[in-house]
Amino acid sequence: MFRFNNHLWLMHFLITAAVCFGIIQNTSFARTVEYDLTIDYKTVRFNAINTQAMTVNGTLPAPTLYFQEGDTAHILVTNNMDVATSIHWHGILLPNHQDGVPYVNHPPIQAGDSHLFTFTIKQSGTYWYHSHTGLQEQRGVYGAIVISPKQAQTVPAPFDQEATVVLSDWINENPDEVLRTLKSGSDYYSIKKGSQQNLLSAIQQDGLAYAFKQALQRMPAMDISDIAYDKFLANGQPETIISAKPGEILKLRLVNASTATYYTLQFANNAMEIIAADGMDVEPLAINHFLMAIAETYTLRIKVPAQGLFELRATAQDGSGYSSIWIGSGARVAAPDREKPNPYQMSMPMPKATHKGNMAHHNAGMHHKMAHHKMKPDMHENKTSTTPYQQLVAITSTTLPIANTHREIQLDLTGDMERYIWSINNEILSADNVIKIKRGENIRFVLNNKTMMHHPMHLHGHFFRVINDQGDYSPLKHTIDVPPMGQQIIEFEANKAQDWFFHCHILYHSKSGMARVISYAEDSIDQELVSIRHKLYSDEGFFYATGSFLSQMTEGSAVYSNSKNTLQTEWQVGWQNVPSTEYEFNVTYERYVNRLLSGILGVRLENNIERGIFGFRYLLPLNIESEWRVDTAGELRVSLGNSIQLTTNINLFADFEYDTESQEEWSVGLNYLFTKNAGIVTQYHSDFGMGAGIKITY
Ligand SMILES: [Cu+2]
Repeated sequence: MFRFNNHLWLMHFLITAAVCFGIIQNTSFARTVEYDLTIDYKTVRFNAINTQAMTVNGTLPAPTLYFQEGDTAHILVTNNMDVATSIHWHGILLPNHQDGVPYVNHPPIQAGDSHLFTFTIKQSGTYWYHSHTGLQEQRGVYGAIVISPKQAQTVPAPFDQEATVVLSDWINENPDEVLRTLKSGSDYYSIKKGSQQNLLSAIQQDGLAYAFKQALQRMPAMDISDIAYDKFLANGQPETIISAKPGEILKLRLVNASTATYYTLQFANNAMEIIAADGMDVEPLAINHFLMAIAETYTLRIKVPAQGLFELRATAQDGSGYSSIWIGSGARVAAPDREKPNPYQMSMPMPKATHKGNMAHHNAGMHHKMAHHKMKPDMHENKTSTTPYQQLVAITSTTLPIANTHREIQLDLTGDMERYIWSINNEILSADNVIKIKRGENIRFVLNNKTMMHHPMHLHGHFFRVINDQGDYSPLKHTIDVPPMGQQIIEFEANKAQDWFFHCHILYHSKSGMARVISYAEDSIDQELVSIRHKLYSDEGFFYATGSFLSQMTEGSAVYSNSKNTLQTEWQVGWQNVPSTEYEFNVTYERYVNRLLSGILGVRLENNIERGIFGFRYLLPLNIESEWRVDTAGELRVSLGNSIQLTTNINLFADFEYDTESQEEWSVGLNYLFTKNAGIVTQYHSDFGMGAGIKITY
């Protein structure tokens, strides 16, 4: 009896102690973590040029924010710049009005203002934050978020040290000017980095048949990346060093905060494991190299090799450069150089996502045996790298609450590469194409990429299942690459409120219209937001111009254009081989039906002629531009134009025109581009003869 009582007392004591310990622990977890973040201009110097960056607390990247699951975050963001700004917490699950997208979640943070974000941290892992205003992210407003789990994981992970590396791309040129240049159809960036497709390189790289076939299908030359960057950065420098001893186990958190660059990650001695993707733990995946999309995060487990400083290299997907993370100590051991991709072998459509239902993991025992599965040997070992999605296995089942029901929404990723208009289902972001969903639904997005570029699609406020070969254990992500002409299927439970942004995370694509608002149909947004929401949907116009000034003539055009409309002035004035100066001016309004067809309406002013004109422009196979028009005097005119890039700098162009009144007229010439804005031209014109001069592009 006595012994029994004694045991009872002991048990009581133990239970009380356990409960108290739990309370103390819980109390210690329920802490408030405060950060003051000030966004301001700062002069930085990459490539020997001073540039005005935008930084958070004076650093590029912004400081890493550390939290523990269960913390309450109080983050005061102060805008010291003279333009509005914002901060979005990428991948963080939080209340709608804390998500940071201006005009979607709350008004922008105006110049001189502060905004306090407060939310409870409900997850752990590697995340990041960045400006969601204009092109500010390109200027440096990005940083990492590291959240440690609430309690030690069931299987303790023996890490000797942890490091966080933010990858980014840097250009000295003003990002607004970058976007305007892309809109103007300039090949400048592909010329700058030597990736431009031309006749000579097609012959050299055995790509003539491919290039001809692409042109026949009216496909523009494909660029892996739109922009020629001056630097690729790892924690704000071309290289960063993580000192470690041989045999140590390193937990490396990687964030791709680039605005337009995917990277191939490859470690010098090949040994690395992916242990988390987009903040979510996955079954450890041993991998040789992999493609990291923009806005993704990966956590790697790396065993520091025997003596040496080993390179983990992040090579830009287009092969135009890299940044380095050196791990270890002692003599440097570089990662292998990666071959530049061949632009004439890019058309292979990626395999469509397969959904094998519950087949892959019908029992947990088998699931655990798969903890260390290796990637299949890569056929193009050093040429291509792909995302690891097919091999990612979630730690626990990720099936949605109400299994096997979903509403499918087809989203085609579309674009007009020539005019640099990026869209979804052929429409840029607007008030008319908000995607309505209902709480409680399972939503499945079928993402079909109809373009020749990768698009990293990011959904705010939700994690989605990536439908891959892993059945119930499909990984959860917040950002997914949809490869050129490829497909991805994602699904998520609609369990939030109000409006969330969904967009391509190539900054310049998102800004050009490849975005949507996902809206919970039953919820309304704040009055304050209602009055300013239209600013989210503005269809910005861009101005660009080109003019040739030659010994026998001058011609050119000035254009103001938004997604569907163009206002254009064209001129042609000649003074050689003609009795008196001949001039012609056309002012046209052009309305685009799609990327091939547009209608035109305008006026034509010529020596002694003033007429109205109307007709259409249509892109013919082989990328021949055609214009068909009649004027108010009943005269018909057909014009055809084409140009072929012969070498990186030399362009051959030809124009032919038949007019029922003035008969035919044609010209042919060569243009040698030597800077972004200037080239030398020599041209023969059927009316004005031979001449030479300069071509200016703005
Ligand atoms: Cu995109």
